[in-house]
Amino acid sequence: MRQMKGWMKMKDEDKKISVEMSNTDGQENLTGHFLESENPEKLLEGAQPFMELMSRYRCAMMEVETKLRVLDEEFSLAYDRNPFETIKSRLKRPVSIIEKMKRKGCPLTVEEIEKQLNDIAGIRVICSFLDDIYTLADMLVGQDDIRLLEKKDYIIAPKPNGYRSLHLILEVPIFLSHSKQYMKVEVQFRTIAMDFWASLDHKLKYKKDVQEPERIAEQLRECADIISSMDERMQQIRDQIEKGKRED
Ligand code: 0O2
Repeated sequence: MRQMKGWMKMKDEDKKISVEMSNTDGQENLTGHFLESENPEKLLEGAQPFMELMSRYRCAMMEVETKLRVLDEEFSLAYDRNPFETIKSRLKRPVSIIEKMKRKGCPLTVEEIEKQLNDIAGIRVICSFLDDIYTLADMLVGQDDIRLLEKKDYIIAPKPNGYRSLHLILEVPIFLSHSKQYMKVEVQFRTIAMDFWASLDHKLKYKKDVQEPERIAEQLRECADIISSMDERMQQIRDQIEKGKRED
């Protein structure tokens, strides 16, 4: 199974493995610090609440993913097509959590991490068509146990560099042995074309010593525009086909 910068395609058969890998991810980092520590017992004690927090985020991620798969199942029966192509999920790595908390100038406690960060559990839904993004997002947000905390529509208002996607910050309840708890999950909806652009943009960001960075940025913006009009064309073609079917 291929892992893309922490974001993983979640086919049914992959789910168990990916959850195990997420666990291992957290533990690897923990083990690194553990070996260096002069007081490993104290460190382990401190790590336990963090591991529990990550476990709750993992559960929330699974909840939202299941909801999306249920919608996909129903959609494919009712309309004979799938509203999304793939789902990728990832838990933010401990090292990225620490970096982000430091950037925000926040103390590194489990309470603050939970309060400050919205994207520890992340789900990326890749759709074929623009319409499907909004249909799926509305269906998900319309479920009565889901709370919508924030919506950033970078499709209607792309970022200056050309980045496009629909981002939702949701809260979903997870049912534990003795309690129910709402956890935050970030869901990013994109078309295949938007995802293609964002993946390459992400790769290029890591290239060091790029010559003429402004020129590169300009070219990336141009590509984003091409991709945007391509998405619109593909949507129009689908609309024509659907209209033709209805008229038959
Ligand atoms: P990863 O591993 O992909 O998740 P916030 O998270 O709200 O505090 P911000 O910057 O307001 O911070 O969030 P934003 O911009 O709504 O969403 C951040 C995430 O969107 C990023 O997560 C990326 O996944 C994606 N994203 C946003 N802008 C770009 C972009 O210009 N190019 C690409 N390729 N992706 C983008 P992370 O944390 O960077 O990493």
